[in-house]
Amino acid sequence: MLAQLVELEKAARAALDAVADEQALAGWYGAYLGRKGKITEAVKALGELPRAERPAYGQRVNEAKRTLEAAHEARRAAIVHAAQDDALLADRVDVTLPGRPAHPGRLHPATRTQREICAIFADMGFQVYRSRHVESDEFNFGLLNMPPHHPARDMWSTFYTTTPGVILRTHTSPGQVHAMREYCPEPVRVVLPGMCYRYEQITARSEIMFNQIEGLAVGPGITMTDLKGTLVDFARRMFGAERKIRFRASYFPFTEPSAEVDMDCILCGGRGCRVCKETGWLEILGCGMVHPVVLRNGGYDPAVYSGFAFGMGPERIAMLKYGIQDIRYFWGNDVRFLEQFG
Ligand code: 2U9
Repeated sequence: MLAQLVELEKAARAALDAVADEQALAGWYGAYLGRKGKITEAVKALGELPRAERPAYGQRVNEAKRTLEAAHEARRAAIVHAAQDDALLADRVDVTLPGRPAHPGRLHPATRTQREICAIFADMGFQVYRSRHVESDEFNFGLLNMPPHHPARDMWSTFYTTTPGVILRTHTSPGQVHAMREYCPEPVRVVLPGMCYRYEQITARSEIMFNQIEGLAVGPGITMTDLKGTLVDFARRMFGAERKIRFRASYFPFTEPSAEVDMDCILCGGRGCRVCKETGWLEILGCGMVHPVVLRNGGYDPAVYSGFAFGMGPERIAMLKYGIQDIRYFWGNDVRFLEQFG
C-alpha cells in the first residue's frame, strides 16, 4: 500500500507540473484532491488496512495530501502570475515613444475678427450687448421706422416662421432698440455682434447667415462729428494708422442722414488695383444719425437726445483684411481654410 501511495504521489506531482492554466488546474484538483479524487480515496482506504499498518500509512497519506495541497496552491499562484505577466506584456506601453501631437484649437476667422472689432470699440467705451436671434416683426422692422408694407422692408429678404410675427433677425438692429429701452434715460454706448439671417441666393459675396456688428451711441449733444471721429479711429486701428475714409450719402430707414463709408484701398493705397476695382476705395460699413422716430421708440426724447449708429459685416472686414475672395469659405467648414487663421 505504501509503495502504491508513493507512486500515486509521484504521478500527481508529474500531472501538476504539466498543468498550464486554471481550467487544467481545476481538473487536476478534482482528479486527486476532490471528493472522489485519488488521494481522497487513498485516505479513505486507511480504514480497510490491518490495524498494525494504519499508523505508518496514515502518517504517510496525510503528509502526501498536505504536500499536494501546498503544491496545488503554489501552482495556482504561479498560473495567476503568469496570466498577469502575459496581460501586461500584451498591453505594454513604450513610454520612450514620442507622444501624439495635440492639435490646439483656434478661433474661427469670423469670431476672431468680430472680437478684434469689439475690442477696438471697447477701448472707446462701447460695451458688448447680446440680443436674441429670433425676433418679432415689430422689433426687426416696425420700431426701426418700417411699419408693415413700408417699401424699405424689401431691403431685407426675411426668413419667416410658422408663428405669425416671429422671424429670424435680418440685422442686429432690433437689439439696439432692446438696449435703448433697457438703458433709457441714461446715455448708451453699445456694440452688438452676432449672426443674422437673410433669405437670399448664396454667392461669393452673400450668405444666408452672416455676422454683423452694429454700434450705437445715444446721449445729449451727440453729432455727426462724433460719428466721423469714431469711424476714422476704428479704420486706423483695424487696418493701419495711415488709413483715410470718405462718406457717401445713402439711405437707411432707421438713420437720417445716412451714409456709406469707404476706406482707401489697403492693397494699392488708393492708386487703383484689382481688389478695389480700380476705384482706390473699399466699402467697409454703413452709418448715420439715429432717426428721431427710432430714438423715440427707444424711449429717448429726440428734442434732448441724439445719437449715431453704424453697421458692418465681420466676414466682409476679414475678407478685406486677409484677401479672402469668397464669403462661402466662412461656413463651408473646410479645415484647410480655417487652419490658416490664428
Ligand atoms: C437703431 C438705430 C440705428 C444701424 C446701421 C447700417 C447703417 C448698415 C449694414 C452694413 C453692411 C450691415 O453688415 S451689413 O449688412 N449696416 O449699413 N446699420 S446704420 O443703424 C441703427 C440700428 C438700430 C435703433
